[in-house]
Amino acid sequence: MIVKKIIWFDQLESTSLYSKSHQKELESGTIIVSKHQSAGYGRLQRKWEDNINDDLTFSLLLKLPFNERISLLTQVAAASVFNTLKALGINASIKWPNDILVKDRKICGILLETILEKNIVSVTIGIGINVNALRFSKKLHNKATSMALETGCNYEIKYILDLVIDSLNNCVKDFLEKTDRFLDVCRENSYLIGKNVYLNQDDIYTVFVKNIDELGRLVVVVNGKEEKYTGSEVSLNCVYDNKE
Ligand code: BT5
Repeated sequence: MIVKKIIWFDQLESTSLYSKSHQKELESGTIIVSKHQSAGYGRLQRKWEDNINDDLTFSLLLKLPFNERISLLTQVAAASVFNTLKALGINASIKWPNDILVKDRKICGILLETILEKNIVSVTIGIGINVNALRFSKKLHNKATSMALETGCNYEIKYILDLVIDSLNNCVKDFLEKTDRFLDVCRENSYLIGKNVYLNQDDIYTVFVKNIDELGRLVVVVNGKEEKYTGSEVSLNCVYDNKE
């Protein structure tokens, strides 16, 4: 079993912040869940919004020997959430590197953060899933959706957490055994593969997305040449369908 312990809070600033600041005393495989985050965040300190008691926000702390595959844990988490939604009849797609979408709207965001100490990496995998939210802020109004909005059902948060944990246990085991089935899930259900997208890096330019490689990097074609992009500095700010 990968997940060994679950700690529940009514409110925290951020489950990921808690995981990082307590990583020394927490054992690997600890999940920190909060019914509400007062300062949930995404990449580049962007705000992660949640509705008190209605959504699932949690972080999983793992301590692993450092290796170049660690960043694949974003794909591990994405495949775990995708599989959970699928089991509940919700058809999602995975937008590399860290978003789960349903019909172009974001239902889940994932954030991987690492602290390296003496060759051991403490990895905090933060996952936010919109579960029962029926309304979003003005900013997210056209961009977000929830499980409840997609199915008309109301879910028990703990039940959804248990399902995601089952799925995480399977996918992290795959990752540790280098059986990268989770990567196939990300490829087969990718929102980007086979599309031309704009990459916003210094300048905005178009690339064709070909694949996700064995280290979780985006394989793109730029001016006929294949290149590999790593996650965090790249923002994909516009996507349109156009097969190469
Ligand atoms: C992410 O960042 O999508 C990663 C979010 C990770 C949140 C989890 S919750 C548990 C743990 N504790 C934390 O404090 N964080 C993690 P990014 O790709 O940067 O996307 C952020 C953007 O998503 C924001 O700028 C909004 O546009 C949008 N957003 C914010 N809240 C949202 C929500 N509930 N649903 C859909 N989109 C949202």
